[in-house]
Parts: sequence; C-alpha cells; structure tokens
Amino acid sequence: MHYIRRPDWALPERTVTPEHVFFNRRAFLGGLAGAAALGLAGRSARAALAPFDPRPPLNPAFANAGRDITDEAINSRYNNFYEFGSSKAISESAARLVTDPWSVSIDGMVEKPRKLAFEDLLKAMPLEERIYRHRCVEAWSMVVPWIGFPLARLVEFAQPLSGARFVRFETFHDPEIAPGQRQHWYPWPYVEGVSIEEATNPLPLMVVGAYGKHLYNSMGAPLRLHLPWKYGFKSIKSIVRISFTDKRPVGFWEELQGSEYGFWANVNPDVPHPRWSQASERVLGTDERIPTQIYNGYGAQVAELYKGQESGRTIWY
Ligand SMILES: Nc1nc2c(c(=O)[nH]1)N[C@H]1C(S)=C(S)[C@@H](COP(=O)(O)O)O[C@H]1N2
Ligand SMILES: [Mo]
Repeated sequence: MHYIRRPDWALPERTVTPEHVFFNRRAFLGGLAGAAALGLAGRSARAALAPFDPRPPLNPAFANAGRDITDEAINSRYNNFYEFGSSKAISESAARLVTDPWSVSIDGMVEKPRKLAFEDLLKAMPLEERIYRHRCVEAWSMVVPWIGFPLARLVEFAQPLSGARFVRFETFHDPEIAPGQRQHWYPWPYVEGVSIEEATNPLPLMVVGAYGKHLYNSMGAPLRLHLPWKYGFKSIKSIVRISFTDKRPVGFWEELQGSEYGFWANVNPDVPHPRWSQASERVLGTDERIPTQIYNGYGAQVAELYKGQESGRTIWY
C-alpha cells in the first residue's frame, strides 16, 4: 500500500496527532480494492471505549474543521439523548445500555432484507476518521473527531430498489434500560430520516467511534449518524434499524412539534427557530459565541441538493 504523509505545517496544532496522519490515497479516490483495503482498519475487538488499532486513516478532505476539537470530556458528558433523560448529564445513565451484542436490520425497499451483527457490518465497511462541526438546534456547537463510514457506502451495500426515495433510521426501544422511554408522551422509538439524494451525498457519516476509540454510550454507541450540515436532532443515535421507503419518514421531534422541528432541518443563521435566533452559536469548551454559517459551513458539499428551494422555509426546519 502506498501512503502519503501530510506535512505537519498543513495541520493546525491540536487538530490531529501526528501518529494517524496517514491516508491511503488510492482508497480515497475510490475503487473497490481501495475500499477493501480501508476496510481492514478498525477490526480490533470491540469493547466500550477500546482504541481502534490501527486507528482508521484521517480523510484529508475533513482534517480541519476550522476550530479546535472539543475536549473529549465535554463531548462525552454534555449530550442530548432523551432516552436517558432530558438533561445534558445522561452519560452515567446511558452507560447501562448494552451495546455488545448489537444487531442492525436493513429492510423495506431493498433487494434482500437482512439483519446483521454490528461486527459484520463494521467489517464490511471502509472506516475513516473525519473532523466535523456539530451544531445543535439549541444554538451550541462542538467539533468532533469521528470514526465511521460514509452512509453512501451503506446505501450501496443495502441495494435499495429503484422506488426507494428515503432512508429511515430507528433507535433501540427498551424502557427497562432507558428511563426516558417510560415517559409515554414521547413518540418512541426515536426515528429520523433523509432523502436518498442526501444519503448518497459524500458527507453523511455512519459513526462508530470518536477520539480514536469506540463510541461512548452517551454519544450513541455503537452506531449513530452524523449529518454535519443539519441541526443535531437529525443525527440519530444507537441505531437498530435502517429502512428504505418511498414515504418521507416523520422524525421524533417533527412528530412532537412539527412547527419547530421539520424534516430538512438544514442549518441557516437567517431563519430563526420560532422561539430563538439561530444567528450565532455557543462553542462548548470556550467562552466564545460565533456567527453560525449557512449549512453549518458545508454548503460547497450540499447546497446543490436544495437548489431552487432556498427561499421557502421548509428546507430550513
Ligand atoms: N436516539 C436519539 N438520538 C439523538 C437524540 C436523542 O435524544 N435520541 N438527540 C439528538 C440531538 S438533539 C443532538 S444535538 C445530538 C447530540 O449528539 P451528541 O450528544 O453526541 O452531541 O444527537 C441527536 N440524536
Ligand atoms: Mo440538538
């Protein structure tokens, strides 16, 4: 295999550590052989917070989020995960979730519905590291060094039928373990969805780790989605089911309060939430408040998906 090493000057301090600044260029450029080579990474036995060995390669296209990475201690202890309560301090409660064994169903409009052990899915997918900005609809943000694989790769693996228009994701449902799920006024299980066009865009990442390790329960172990240009509530955690459908899925928050949390939920500083401004955000771990960017700064990658629809309110909530 041929590795290129990025010069240290190309990377801001603290953004990455030198040991994993490697990238298999051929794999990045696509091609099945390359993808298979990348798939070899991250095969170490999975235990909560075990380091990936070797650490999957950092994707140079997403090596720098323009701000410092948020401290791991903050990221893993300041969370939205309503299954474990409505406060941000759910990390201890979430630790009770058993994530091994774990299986994921792929069903609906696909060639062959199947249920896979999480380990088998992990082995089949090309793992990489990407540093993404993460913006909650509540107007706080952080920067996270995720480990995962492109959702586009999973769509390919699932072999959807041509009529499939949307991908629907579902979180586990276990009220015995998750106290929030005993609050029956919420529409459990948590559901989210994206269009097929969004799902096959290169940005969406199916996340299995962060900070070089397997995922914290509080962050959605063992498998969650991250859509960096959308408000955080779209980035569903602890996924057990992925379905292909011709009907637009109704998300958990949309079901609860559709006037405030719509299907598209693309970040836009100029479209306020009905109850507060989205013009700026609080950067967790700092004293800073910074201006929010349209599409959370990822317009170059995703604006094309919404061409001609920008003037209406719908794609913003
Ligand atoms: N299953 C599930 N997924 C979820 C949520 C949730 O309550 N349950 N909260 C969402 C919200 S509002 C945000 S901002 C992000 C938070 O992710 P983080 O805790 O890793 O920062 O997860 C999203 N995914
Ligand atoms: Mo959020």
